[in-house]
Amino acid sequence: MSIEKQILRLVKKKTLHFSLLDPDKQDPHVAGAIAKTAAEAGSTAIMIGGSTLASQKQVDDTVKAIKKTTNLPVILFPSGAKFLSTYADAVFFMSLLNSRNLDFVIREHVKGALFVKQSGLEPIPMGYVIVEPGMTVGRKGEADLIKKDDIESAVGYALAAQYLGMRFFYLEAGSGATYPVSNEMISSVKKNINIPLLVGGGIRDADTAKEKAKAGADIIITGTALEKEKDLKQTLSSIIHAIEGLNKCL
Ligand code: 1GP
Repeated sequence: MSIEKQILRLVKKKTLHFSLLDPDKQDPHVAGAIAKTAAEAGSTAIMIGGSTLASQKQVDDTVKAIKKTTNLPVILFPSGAKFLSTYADAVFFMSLLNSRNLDFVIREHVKGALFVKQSGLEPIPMGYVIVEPGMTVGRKGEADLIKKDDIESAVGYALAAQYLGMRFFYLEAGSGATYPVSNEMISSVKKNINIPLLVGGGIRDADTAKEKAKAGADIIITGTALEKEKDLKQTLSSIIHAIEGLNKCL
């Protein structure tokens, strides 16, 4: 079964948690250990990406290390065509819809498409938008940030993504965000689309994750919590336990 189908099947039953690892933030063997802990805590997939990557080798080495420690699907979350890795299982083939730079909207996709085909990576089409505060990815992605209370634009982007045929939509506040995407924005977007909604940026504890899942997030992404937390297993388990217990109505 494709990874997309597995996710769609699971997301109908419960809110999922994906662990995002940035190959620029730790050595591959450390990434492998974190991924193992994430799997033990109940995370559904490992996403690999970052805005400050330097080489494809970094991505390859990290994916290979993760593959040694866990059977979780590894999904690339690339900032450009040169950060694709043949060792991963799938790639979020995502367009940064609110970027002013066409490279992030479509040109990098044109550069990477043949690699995806030849490597056998499973492409999963996704619309991606960055909301205030946006952080590094907002700056590097040259995003016209969605204002934190501009619900109308967020809903417009989400519907446009769905109408363009994208099968997932990601509301991103930026890694390390001082505040996450608001509950109001999440619930308005969720009410208007019928594709799974991913939410990430600034979610570091169980209470916040639960709030975002209650508002309508189908998949919660955490990155920073994986890099900084001392008691990682406990933190991740509490986040995952908090979101899995909620009733779903996708
Ligand atoms: C990256 O927003 C996610 O797409 C991760 O954010 O690092 O704040 O968890 P954090």
